Amino acid sequence: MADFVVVANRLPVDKRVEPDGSTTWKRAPGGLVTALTPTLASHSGAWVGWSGAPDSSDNPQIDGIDIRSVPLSSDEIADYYEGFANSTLWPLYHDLLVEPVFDHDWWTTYVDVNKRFAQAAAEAADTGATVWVHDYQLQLVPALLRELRPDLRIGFFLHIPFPSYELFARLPWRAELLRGLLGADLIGFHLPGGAENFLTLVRRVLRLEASCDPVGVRDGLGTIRDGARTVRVGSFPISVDAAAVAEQASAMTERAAEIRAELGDPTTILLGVDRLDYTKGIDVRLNALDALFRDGRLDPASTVLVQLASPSRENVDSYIKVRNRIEQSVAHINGTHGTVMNPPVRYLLKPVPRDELLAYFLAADVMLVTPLRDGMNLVAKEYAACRADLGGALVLSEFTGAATEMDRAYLVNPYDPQSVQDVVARAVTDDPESRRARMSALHQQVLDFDVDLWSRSFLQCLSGAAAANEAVDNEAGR
Ligand code: GDG
Repeated sequence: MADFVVVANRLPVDKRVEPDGSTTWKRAPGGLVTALTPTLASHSGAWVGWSGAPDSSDNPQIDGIDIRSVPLSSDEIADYYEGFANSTLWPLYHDLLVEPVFDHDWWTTYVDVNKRFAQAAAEAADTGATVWVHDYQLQLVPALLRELRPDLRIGFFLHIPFPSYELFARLPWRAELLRGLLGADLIGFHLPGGAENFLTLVRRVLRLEASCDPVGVRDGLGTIRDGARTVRVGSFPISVDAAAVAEQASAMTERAAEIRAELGDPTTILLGVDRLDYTKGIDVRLNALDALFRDGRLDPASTVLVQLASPSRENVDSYIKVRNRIEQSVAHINGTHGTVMNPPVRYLLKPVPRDELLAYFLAADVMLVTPLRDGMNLVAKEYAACRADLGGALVLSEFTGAATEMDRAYLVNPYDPQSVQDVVARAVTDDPESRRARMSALHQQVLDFDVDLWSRSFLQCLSGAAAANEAVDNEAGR
């Protein structure tokens, strides 16, 4: 039995089928695993999640973590994951960048799958254990789990934006989702704005008493009274393991120089690194580049944009559409502004190994992070962490969570094409002194506010919030 349990849609492991047909498991690289490794290592830890493949129920032990796999059938993947999570909640929480679909059968499957995750967590957790539930796929788990196991300390963290009343209230299941979250002792968002939206919704939809005191972990917490229980709400901006990223990157300087040479030694390397998602604004930066070449503000003979895109949610219609749009745009730019030997856009649709990614960060003169909406954006923070040399420049959309903290980046409004072109041109041509001063501030920011601070502050607040509820329960003899 574990005294610390993580519940997340995906397990922190990847399944590999070897040439001889046998299967092996590798630890999956990812922010959440890195963030929680120290806590998992110092506890008897368990991780409840889905393997990513249909009907898989293997439970590999990795690095001493007790893996508890929740198997999903192909139909459940279609309705719970591709359907309700990624075609209803994802677009609704990202400001309706595509139209969300409201389907009652998807909702039924979402409820069923959340019940199975809650059951698995209840089976993994020791008496009085701490359970940390993650993200929009599992918003019903806190209440379902509390019903099964009232003894547990339950925290919930949302990794994506939390929308305003006007957007969220469209959901036919708005009250059920809010109730699901309220099973937690502490509910965390990246930004105070998400926490404020949640408090407003709870007040207006559930008619509960919710105090909107200054929210934010650095300023205090919001509070919701739900019968005898008090649910705390706060903001905890996630980050990266900046010191480790800087150290890994420092070993990649030679490879970074090789990349520059392999690209034909251009004057300027621009870089984009994203999951291929319509929220990430990949087409925003491609359109800006096209205009900058067309207007003669950047020279396609000496400028290269490397766009690394990892395939994502490939069965979902809106993802197929954005991929087609991006690929058309890449072909248009290369066909119009390039030569056979020197296409200005180099586009890859597959994940690159972590070390190679860090080498690209070091090689890039300007990193383009232009989402239309993003909860935080760890790529921006990883780039700043890598640049201990104070080289490079970060163009960052104001519609990312990261922009709140990284205000020394070249901030840009991705909805204003002219502003994107101007800011990209400025980041390329600004004087070296001001580029260095900006990068110095950004690098220090990610070192000071790293992922360890994020997880420790969340868990500390959770422990306080749960202890207060336990004291009330004890007094009432529950
Ligand atoms: C969600 C929220 C929030 C990307 N391509 C490759 C690769 N990556 C890595 C990056 C980074 C991660 O994937 C992407 O993280 P983001 O934060 O940018 O974006 P989401 O996947 O949308 O994450 C987001 C986050 O949750 C955490 O709360 O910030 O707002 O949407 O670490 O480096 N890694 C490798 N090869 C690739 O090709 N190895």
